[in-house]
This record gives sequence, C-alpha cells and structure tokens, in this order.
Amino acid sequence: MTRVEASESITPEELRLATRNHGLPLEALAYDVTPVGLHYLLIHYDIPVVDPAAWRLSVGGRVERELELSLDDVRARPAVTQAVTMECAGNGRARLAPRPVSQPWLVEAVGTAEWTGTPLRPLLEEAGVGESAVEVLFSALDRGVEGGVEQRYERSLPLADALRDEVMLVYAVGGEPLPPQHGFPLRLVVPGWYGMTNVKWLERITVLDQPFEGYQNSWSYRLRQTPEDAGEAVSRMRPRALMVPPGIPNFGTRARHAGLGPHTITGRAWSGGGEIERVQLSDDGGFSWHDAQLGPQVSRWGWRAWRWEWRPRTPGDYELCCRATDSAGDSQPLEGPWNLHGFANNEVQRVPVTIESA
Ligand SMILES: Nc1nc2c(c(=O)[nH]1)N[C@H]1C(S)=C(S)[C@@H](COP(=O)(O)O)O[C@H]1N2
Ligand SMILES: [Mo]
Repeated sequence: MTRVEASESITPEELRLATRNHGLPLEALAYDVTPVGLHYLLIHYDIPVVDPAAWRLSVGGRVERELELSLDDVRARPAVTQAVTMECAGNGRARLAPRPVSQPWLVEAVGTAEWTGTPLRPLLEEAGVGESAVEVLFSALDRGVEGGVEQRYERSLPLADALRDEVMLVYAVGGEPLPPQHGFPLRLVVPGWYGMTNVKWLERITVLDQPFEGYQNSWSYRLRQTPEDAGEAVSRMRPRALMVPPGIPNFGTRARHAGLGPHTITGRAWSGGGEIERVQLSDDGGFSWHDAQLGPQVSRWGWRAWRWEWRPRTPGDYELCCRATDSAGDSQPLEGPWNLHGFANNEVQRVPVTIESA
C-alpha cells in the first residue's frame, strides 16, 4: 500500500474515495439511531445492481445439505431487529503519519442502524455444519482489483464467532429494504466487530474445514508494521468516544466558535470488547481529565450516550478531547500506534474551540 508523508495533502485518488464513501456528520451523534442517509458508507469496488427476483443465497461447503434461498425464503424466516453500532476499521487512518493511501477517514466512519434480518445460526444448523468445520466464508457479488489481486469481496469468520446469537443476515434497515449502498438485498451483520466483517451484497455462505486465505483475511485487515509481518487479524471494535462539536463551525476549516457558556458537551461511546464503563473529557488537549456522566446504551450492541458540563473560565483557545474505557479495561491512546494499512486507530478525538468574549 502506498504511503504519503503527513505534510502531503490529500491526493486526487483519496478525494475520489472520500466523495464515494461519506462519514457521519458529527452533529448526527445526537440521534440514538442514525438516520439511514447519515450512516457512514464504505464500498471497496462498485455498488452491484441486483435483481431481487433472480437473486439467490446459497449455503454450502462442509454441510450435510446444500441450501438455496430466495429473498422471500429469507424474509419468511424468524425475524429480529436490533440497533447495532458499526465502525470502519480504517477510521482514524488519515491521522497516521506516514498516511496509508486508502479511504482517508478522520474520526467519522461510524453509525448506529436498526437492522432487521434473520439469525444466522439456525440457518447453519439446518444445513448441518460438518464436524471438520473451522470457519464460515461470506462471499459477495461485488468485484474489483485490490493490492494487485482481482477478487470478489469475501471474508471468513471463525465458526464460533459465526454461531453467536447476535449474528444476523439482514434485509432491512430502519424498517425499509436495504438501500443499494448498504448491501441490497442481503448483508451480514456481526455486532461488535469492525465494519469489514459485515459483508454486503451477500451471495454465498461456505462452511470451510481450513482457514480462508483470501485477500481480505490474510493480506488486508491485519495489524502489521511491514509487508513481511503476518500481523494480528483485525476483529472487534476498540473503545472510542466521539463528541458533538460545540458552538458553530467556520465553513472552510470547520473550526468551532462558541460563547462563554456553560456548554453541555454530548456524545456517544462504544466498544466491541465490553461495555462502556467510563468516558472522560479534557479541555486542555488531554492534560487533565474529568468524568462525563454516562447515559443509556441504545441497545446491547448500540453506543452509549454521555454528557459533560463544560464551563470555560475565560475567552481563548481550547482543545476538547474525549476518551472511553470499556469493561475489559481497554481505553484510547492520545496518539494511535502506526500500522501499514491504518487500521483500528482509536486515538482520542480533538476538537479545537475558540471561546469568544461576550
Ligand atoms: N460486499 C462488500 N461488503 C462490505 C464492503 C464492501 O466493499 N463490499 N465494505 C465493508 C466495509 S470495509 C465496511 S466498513 C462496511 C460498511 O458498511 P456500510 O457502508 O453499510 O456502513 O461494509 C463492509 N462490507
Ligand atoms: Mo471498513
């Protein structure tokens, strides 16, 4: 993967990716469930155009019986709806130096959606998972070239993770059929895991007796320092808190301007590694920290609301920061450690604010 020095501005290639894949406007952190059009988007290749009447989902590999389901067959199965917070593993990438050239996210690659679908495990049980099974592969309709390899988007999950209760095959979001960009007609949703796990435009599920060695599992989505390094697989979301920036923005720079206040700073926090147990705020760039008040969690797999009363003493320049800690004791670094593809950078959010005199 190409990298550029931090001093080099965004390339036309990065800009092209950024206009296709938008982030969550941070003021939309105010909604428990993100309005569908404000949920972030990440599409590696082209959005497939799918004829729902001709589409089929096949289930095969190391199973006792192969299954083939139409969209109506999937929709006729037991349905569940759950609000799930999803974050792209590349969130924070554009902050790394040197910068891995890919979708240049700052902090906004997140959203919470109310997904409706059918649990995966009963379907796998119907197919009869063979004793030699170790992983389940999810293959999609979209194709492209990535890292010099022509491929379709596909990723595997360890069998035990695929069999968890919360894993579902989703055909609706916010009570409506999936829009094309979110995976119409069917996608996988694996709550707690980074975005790449949630395979869109799903076409085939294959039970494997060997670990999958395709590009998206064995080359990409690994935390590595060099191309020679095998690296650890990216899996669950690291803890992160984001705030709604206070005051009003400057159009060009988005720098914030606000009065003396007081200001109620609000935001959300989530982690795939445990419940959110603490959120802290700083108004001096991360030097001193204050506990925020935790609010309700939207759902078992949805983000937690928080708030903090900010009383800046004098006019001037401040830097607000927030950081979350989960029940596993995992927290956010002031500066994210570098890796080759720029994954799982959960460094604290920094929001410069100018407090004007009255
Ligand atoms: N088939 C397919 N599934 C995919 C992708 C893709 O490009 N193709 N992108 C993945 C990545 S990297 C992310 S972060 C999420 C984004 O889901 P969203 O666009 O619905 O927010 O989808 C994942 N599923
Ligand atoms: Mo992603």
